[in-house]
Amino acid sequence: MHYKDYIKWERMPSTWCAGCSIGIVFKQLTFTLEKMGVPRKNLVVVSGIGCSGRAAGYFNLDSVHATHGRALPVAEGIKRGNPELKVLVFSGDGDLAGIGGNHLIHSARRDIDLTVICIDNEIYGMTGGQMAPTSQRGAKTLTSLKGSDYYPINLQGLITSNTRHFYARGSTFRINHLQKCIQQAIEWKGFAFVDTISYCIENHGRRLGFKSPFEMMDKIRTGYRINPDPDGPLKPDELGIMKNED
Ligand SMILES: Cc1ncc(C[n+]2csc(CCOP(=O)(O)OP(=O)(O)O)c2C)c(N)n1
Ligand SMILES: [Mg+2]
Repeated sequence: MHYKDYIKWERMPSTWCAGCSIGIVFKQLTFTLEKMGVPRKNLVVVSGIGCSGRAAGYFNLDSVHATHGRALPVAEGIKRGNPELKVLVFSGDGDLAGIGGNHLIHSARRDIDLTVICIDNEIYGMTGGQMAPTSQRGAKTLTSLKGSDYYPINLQGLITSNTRHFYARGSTFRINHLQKCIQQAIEWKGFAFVDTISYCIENHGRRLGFKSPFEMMDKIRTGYRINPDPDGPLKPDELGIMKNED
């Protein structure tokens, strides 16, 4: 299977802004599927609402574009009804950790066999850039013009608080590493969460002083380094994979 076979070309060009990081993750997922040789008929993709959620309509796979925050319970239902399927969830940080946050806690706790790829652009992008649970302390957003007062949600802590867990933090700059995170997540039997450090130049970056997608990407390049063998929780500036089989 060629990576192009996983894409619905008749839907291109996508609605994503030029230079948007979602397309990078989308393409890395198709590259990984090609590398792993996963047949299309064995795959289902579920998205919630948001710019990231648009992905459901661009994969040449059976897919569901669920309502906001509800990607995980829909995916869980599909998996329970069809255990032989590989169910991918491709959605935004606001969708998965904000509006759907309660589902995230419990799908992870139940260790449902899902691969979750979270486009973590630290914002509710599609609706204009409101503060999300992932927004950094001090971040200027549409709803925190003087800078957020809050610390962001600790996604690593939330997922790894379950004894058996898989949490990977990748980024849109380190694409080989991101493919590794995605591949291991797909191979993992249980709930696997790939927190993908991404950006949104249109509704977030300009407020933070960035002038182009290139500048935001460069911030990700310099701001995160890969820890290939973490012996404890990943530090805030580290990319890596945390997993425990017990
Ligand atoms: C129940 C409900 N609440 C709010 C909205 C409005 N809404 C649509 S997209 C969105 C933001 C999505 O943010 P995120 O999941 O981070 O995706 P991004 O656009 O950043 O990729 C919101 C709040 C909605 N569609 N449904
Ligand atoms: Mg977002």
